[in-house]
Amino acid sequence: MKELLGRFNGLKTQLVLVLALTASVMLQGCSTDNNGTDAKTEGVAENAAEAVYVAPGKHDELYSFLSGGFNGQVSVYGIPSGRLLKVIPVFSQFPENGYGYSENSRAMLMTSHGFIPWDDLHHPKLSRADGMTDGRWLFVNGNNTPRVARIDLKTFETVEIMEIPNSAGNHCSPYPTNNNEYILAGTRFSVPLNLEKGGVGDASLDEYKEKFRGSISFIKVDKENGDMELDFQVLVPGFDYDLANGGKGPSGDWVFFTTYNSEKAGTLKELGASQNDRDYLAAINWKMAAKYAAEGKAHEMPANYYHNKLDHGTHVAKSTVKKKVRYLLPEECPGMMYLLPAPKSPHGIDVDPTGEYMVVNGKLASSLPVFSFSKMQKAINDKAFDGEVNGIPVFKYDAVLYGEVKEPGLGPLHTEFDNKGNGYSTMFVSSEVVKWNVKDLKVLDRLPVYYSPGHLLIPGGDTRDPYGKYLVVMNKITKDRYLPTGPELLHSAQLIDISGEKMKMLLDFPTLAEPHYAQAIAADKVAPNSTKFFKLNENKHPNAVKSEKDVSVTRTGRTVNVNMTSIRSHFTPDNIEGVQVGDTVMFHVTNLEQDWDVPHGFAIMGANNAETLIMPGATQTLKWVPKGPGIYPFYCTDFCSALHQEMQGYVRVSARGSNTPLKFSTGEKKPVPPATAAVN
Ligand code: K7E
Ligand code: CUA
Repeated sequence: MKELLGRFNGLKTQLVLVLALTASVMLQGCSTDNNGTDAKTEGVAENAAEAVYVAPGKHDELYSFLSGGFNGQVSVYGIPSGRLLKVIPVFSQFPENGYGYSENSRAMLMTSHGFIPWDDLHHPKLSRADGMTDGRWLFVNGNNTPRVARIDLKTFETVEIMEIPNSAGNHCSPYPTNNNEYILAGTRFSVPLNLEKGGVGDASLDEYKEKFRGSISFIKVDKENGDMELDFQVLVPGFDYDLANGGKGPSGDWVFFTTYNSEKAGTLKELGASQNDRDYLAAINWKMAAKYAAEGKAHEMPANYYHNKLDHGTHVAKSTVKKKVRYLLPEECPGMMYLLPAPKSPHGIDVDPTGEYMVVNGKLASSLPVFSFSKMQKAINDKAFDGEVNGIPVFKYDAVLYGEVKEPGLGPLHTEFDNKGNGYSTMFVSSEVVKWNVKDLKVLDRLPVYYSPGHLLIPGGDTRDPYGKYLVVMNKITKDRYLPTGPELLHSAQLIDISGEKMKMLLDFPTLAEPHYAQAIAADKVAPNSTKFFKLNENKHPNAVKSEKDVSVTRTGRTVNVNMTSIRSHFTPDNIEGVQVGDTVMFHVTNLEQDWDVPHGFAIMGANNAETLIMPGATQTLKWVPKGPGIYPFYCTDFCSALHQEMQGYVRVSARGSNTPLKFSTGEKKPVPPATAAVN
């Protein structure tokens, strides 16, 4: 490191840090050959094996929800075992169960840009009650094509995705207030907004400074069913907005956003956005914003954004296109928004459990500034301002600063808190987790992690009363940690015991794609509510078949609807004739099982989508357009019983215009017996 920094001598320090950030990748992880021999094991607890061992048949203590980054999914791991429990597809198609392929779910991925089967998912946030996680829903952001999604933790399914208008890079998102009054979602990129016509307008990139604006969306959440609705937006100065966090306790009415590029550079931001010594931490009083919006301060502009919801009864996703959005201008809403000067290009903002301290993680800064909420309140009263930006007052730095953690490490990115008054910050460049005391700002402990950590999580670490005990740090680089797998290696999470004075490394586990933020919650807040199966008598799908005697195959023009059933171990019908080349065949498969953990799969040769996996009691629709005449087998893909391999059938496809009559059957064309008991 010294040598590298030496080579940068003579360059501006900020540039050195920028280069160090980039170069850190080269500096680490070269400690072994590539034969899978051990890498560094510093800091591993003596009782590590015992501490993470969850005996066969036993359950983990916590669920953790890790973002999948560029895989567009959420991965659920048990803590402390690090066992993968579930992959929840959100923004990405998932062939394993047909999400995003099946006719039920395709609408979930609709946007104003058309069907988008992918996004970059960074921040899972659990729903709240009284400032504590309540285990009902998980909100996540789509970074690339701005979207916020909601996962229902009864079913571990994505049930809602809402596009965010007037945004371009939904990164500081989604941040629930203490009772989910609002989910806040800020744009990373500022863009020229066309207030007359709506949406992003056409402007020269040379006009960045004058024309570009950011937006922060206020999404309302229905208390009973969690449904989201975009209430209004605040159009903010044209900076880049990076991360956000809600206040709690005394600061519960406030939300904080880090910004960078207060220079408003439109190109080569790597340098252009690092000129100013200070950028800002934006503070918005969400309650006051809501009041202004309710009291008629809001303007309205045209918009065009999709809101997709999974219907509870039919299990079919439907899209609604919204055409308007309300917005507030901070310059017209005094007292609603302030700017705190923060060290240049800050990344994470984290508020401690008491709600008094706001920690800004300045990735290029040499110290960790901690702001005081009570000082901020006083500064508002005293008008301790140092100018303004777009009519938004900027505080004097010293009027709001509580203090700085000196020499915390290099490249601080994110902080979480335990329940004993300590903060834990990730240092990307020096590759460590640093524990420090929130009151006296003294560094208490450091633990090397492997390598280059981004986010970290402590269960409940962003709530009013953290669970403590564990910390999971998510690392960007894993070279030498696992057996090599070619040029691409998995990212890594590391589980750390934080119950004592010293942090102790317990476990490495590889993660799917790239985790950014993650959250965890005690298992007993989620597990008891888990849905075991869907009740058949509550299935409202229009093509649901509740009994084998009601199955049908009907033709309407060139569409053939097959209303069919699955139960261990056959489909009804399993013989279909009279389909013609080029027909659109819709297989609506109802799974008649009423028991836990008995899905059936359905797949047919030549289908251009995926299988569909049907949960007990649900109906799923798979679309298929046969391209040539012949016999096409279909079968169940999920090994559901001893006779699973027999769970199959045939479709006969005849030439276009042939006179093969449409018919269907199961068994010897005899009357079908009623559904029999399971064959196991
Ligand atoms: Cu730091 Cu997108 Cu939250 Cu990644 S972000 S690390
Ligand atoms: Cu049903 Cu295998």
